[in-house]
Formats: sequence, structure tokens, C-alpha cells
Amino acid sequence: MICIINGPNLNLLGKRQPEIYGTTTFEDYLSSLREAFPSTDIEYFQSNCEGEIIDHIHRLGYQTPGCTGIVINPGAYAHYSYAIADAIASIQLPVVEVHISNIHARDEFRHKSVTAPVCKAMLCGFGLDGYRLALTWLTNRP
Ligand code: CA2
Repeated sequence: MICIINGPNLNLLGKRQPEIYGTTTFEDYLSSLREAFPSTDIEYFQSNCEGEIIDHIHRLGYQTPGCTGIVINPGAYAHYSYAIADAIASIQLPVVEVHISNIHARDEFRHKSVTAPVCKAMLCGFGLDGYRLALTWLTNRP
């Protein structure tokens, strides 16, 4: 099982700011991902709360033996949540960070991710396709 974690405001995907984030809802995109990875159980968790995201990372890292990796879009928490960074650093699972937009082409405060350094890899600017690319890597590791 691989879990996709989406952070704050990503529940609004496809509903607001389509010029930045597109017109597809994450639920619709998730259906296509599950079709593209039929032999991978893809769990989805979205929260607007930092502590809930941390609790879920702990659950996956310490209490979910079937979990083999995490794809996380921490949303704006990527830019300042040392608590989420500490949670990621505390677990053994491979974690890939994804940002839909190119954070380096946006506001200065979005250029830095404090969570990316504790992840195996970070993808940004590929739109929703970033999640598929991250899953491809996680499901093909030796
Ligand atoms: O590009 C990304 O994936 C971000 O993580 C999205 C975050 C933003 O704060 C990061 O800097 C980059 C914001 C998510 C907001 O998502 C919305 C989606 C639709 C409508 C409004 C917000």
C-alpha cells in the first residue's frame, strides 16, 4: 500500500484557482491513478490540520506494516512546518514530496521547502502528473 497525503486547501483542487491548479478534482484524478496502478493499493488522506498530518505519518510509519511508501503534498506547510519535517524524518518509509505548481516560479516564500530535504525526492511543476511520477518511482524501487 502507498499512501498519498495532501495538506491544507488541496481539498479545493478543481474547484478554485483553475489557472494554477487545473480543473480536475483530486477524487477524479485518484480514480485514474488507481486505474493506472491496478496492483497497488493507493490510500488517500487529506487534512487541513498540521497535527492530523503528523499523526497520519506516524500511523503509516509505525503501525501500518503493509505501507511501502508515502507521496506527500504538504501544501503551504512545506514552506514552514518543521513539525511535519520531523515526522517524516522519524520514519523509515520512503517519502516523495510533490507540488502541483512550480514553487520556484511563484512567490519568494514558496521557493523553500523545509520538508523536501527529509524526503527521498521532490517533484514540482508537473501538475497532477507529479503524483503519477512519484508513484511510478515508489512502485519500481529495487
Ligand atoms: O503547488 C502545490 O502543490 C502547492 O503545494 C499547493 C499549495 C501551496 O501553498 C504551495 O505553495 C504549493 C496550496 C494548495 C492550495 O490549493 C488550492 C487548490 C485549488 C484552489 C485553491 C487552493
